[in-house]
Amino acid sequence: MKLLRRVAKIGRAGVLAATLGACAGSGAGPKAASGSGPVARDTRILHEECDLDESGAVAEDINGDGRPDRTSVSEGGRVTCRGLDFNFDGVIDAWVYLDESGQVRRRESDYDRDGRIDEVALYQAGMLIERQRATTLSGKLDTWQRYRDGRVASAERDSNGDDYVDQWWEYPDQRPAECPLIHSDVNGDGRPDPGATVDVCKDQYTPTARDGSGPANEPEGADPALDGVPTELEAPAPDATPAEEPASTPGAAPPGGEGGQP
Ligand SMILES: [Ca+2]
Ligand SMILES: [Ca+2]
Ligand SMILES: [Ca+2]
Ligand SMILES: [Ca+2]
Repeated sequence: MKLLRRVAKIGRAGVLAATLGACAGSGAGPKAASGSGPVARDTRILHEECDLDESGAVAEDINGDGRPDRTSVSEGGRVTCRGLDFNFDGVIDAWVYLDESGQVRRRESDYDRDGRIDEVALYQAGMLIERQRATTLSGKLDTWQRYRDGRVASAERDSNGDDYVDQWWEYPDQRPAECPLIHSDVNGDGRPDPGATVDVCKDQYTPTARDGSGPANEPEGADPALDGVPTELEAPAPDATPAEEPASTPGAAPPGGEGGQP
């Protein structure tokens, strides 16, 4: 009975431990039946309403081809959201949402131009705080990155598409962003497992106490060459602050074009 209680307690604390990137050294049991086990993520990519066809919407044709490339929707005299077409094909590639003070609070991006949103970025007072990303073509979120002071601070990842987070990317303060520690859940209990930590820059750093006494076993599927960003798709650098103007967004310039400055 005592053991059961202890396991349940660890289950609840597991989320916090995982967030901190701590390796659960004990009490790692099978998926608990009492609701204290792993919780499935909401992996839906949600588009926030922004009605570009609204009568008050202002459409601008930046490249002069007769089709609007930037459409702004206002409410009570202030712009609340915009739809942007970077490559001038008539399909919106990014949705930008502004707060009361005119700063970006949300941005939805379709980086590969297939008409589906690949990333939702959230901002507070104009500062990027979270990126929710779909890095595969499965059409659902698999990576959640948190930012602090403009820098990626931690990330969680569902690497096998089962809607359960199985990787926790830790970005120690003293390291560059390309050198995270990746803690993995290999036994399916929803928590990182001892010995399943990959140090992306293990050649540059000596193992810490948390890493264990030697090189960690690399779980299958982990790719240390991922450039510090949990992604398989071409995407802007992790620290690039998405700009609101079409021309200044990384990778957004149309092929061979000048990028249409407003
Ligand atoms: Ca145009
Ligand atoms: Ca487009
Ligand atoms: Ca897309
Ligand atoms: Ca998973």
